[in-house]
Amino acid sequence: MNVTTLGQFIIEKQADFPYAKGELSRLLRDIAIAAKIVNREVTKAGLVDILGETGETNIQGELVKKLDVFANEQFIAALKAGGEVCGIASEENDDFIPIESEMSKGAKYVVAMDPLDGSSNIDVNVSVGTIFSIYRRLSLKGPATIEDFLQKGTEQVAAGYVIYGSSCMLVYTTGKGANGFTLDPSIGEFCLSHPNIQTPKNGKTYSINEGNYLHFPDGVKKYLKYCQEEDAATSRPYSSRYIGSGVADIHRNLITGGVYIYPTTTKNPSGKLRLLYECNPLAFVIEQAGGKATTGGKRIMELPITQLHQRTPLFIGSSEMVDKTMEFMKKYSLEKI
Ligand code: P6P
Repeated sequence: MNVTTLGQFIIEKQADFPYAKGELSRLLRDIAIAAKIVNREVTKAGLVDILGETGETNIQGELVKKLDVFANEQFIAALKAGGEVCGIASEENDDFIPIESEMSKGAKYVVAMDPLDGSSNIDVNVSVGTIFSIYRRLSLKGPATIEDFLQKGTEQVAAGYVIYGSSCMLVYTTGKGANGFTLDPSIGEFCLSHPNIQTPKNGKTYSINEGNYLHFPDGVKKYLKYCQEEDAATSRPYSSRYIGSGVADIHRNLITGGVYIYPTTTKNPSGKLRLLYECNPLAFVIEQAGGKATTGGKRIMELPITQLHQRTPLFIGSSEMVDKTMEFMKKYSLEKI
């Protein structure tokens, strides 16, 4: 059987970057190593005492689950050991982690990550994910500075996510297409399973937490009614699928077509998802697969970023469905988006 492992793929693709000396390749492999370790713990979370909460809350005010902490520690340890990054920003850490060690002397990159997205689902055996974004540092030497992280999504050199579900998949892009790798536990390798992913231009699925309906912008309310109308020519009504784990919803929509929306709500007047380590990396992958990611009006990857944990509304998925949401937002929602 002709299997291409992630390691082989990265080396093959290194030729895409004539000036690369392997640092980005090694960095991607460091991320894959941490993903395998986290997957091992996620798959047995029900058996060992890493369920439940630590009693702490993170900067988002969210209860921190033990697996959140474990995943954060694993990715930080793998990135530090790899020596390719001079700083890490994480959903779990209020401030970024500057890295200055013998190993990281000359490190060219910084990583921003959500180590375990959707963690409220851990105890009920629903898929969760890791999201990561890689930037070239702007500062010249020593540990990272805040400016290294406050770069627009268009400046990402690579981005991707890991989904810990019925199988463990790593999907990433370096700007030359989006490729998916499925972990083969029997050999402990991520193997190319979804080469050059192209997300359908249209789909029949919308993902949104309709519990917030009353507080949605009018454009979203009108779009949801559009999704629910009977119209055979446009395969409506669409199906509503919402897992509560963004990586799982967005991955399903990436493969089968669909749109995921987390708009502004009264509880989250700027949106809930974070620009740096959730929306920009997911936007990079989806755009490389032919999809779109906007605030309902503006392209996510062009948003200026001024804070590590900055939030934004997110409309992401099949290009024609995202376009349709923008039509409704333009027509019915006057607020700046
Ligand atoms: P709600 C998980 O916390 C997350 O960031 C996304 O992964 C998920 O889609 C969303 O928030 C769920 O939020 O408010 O619908 O429970």
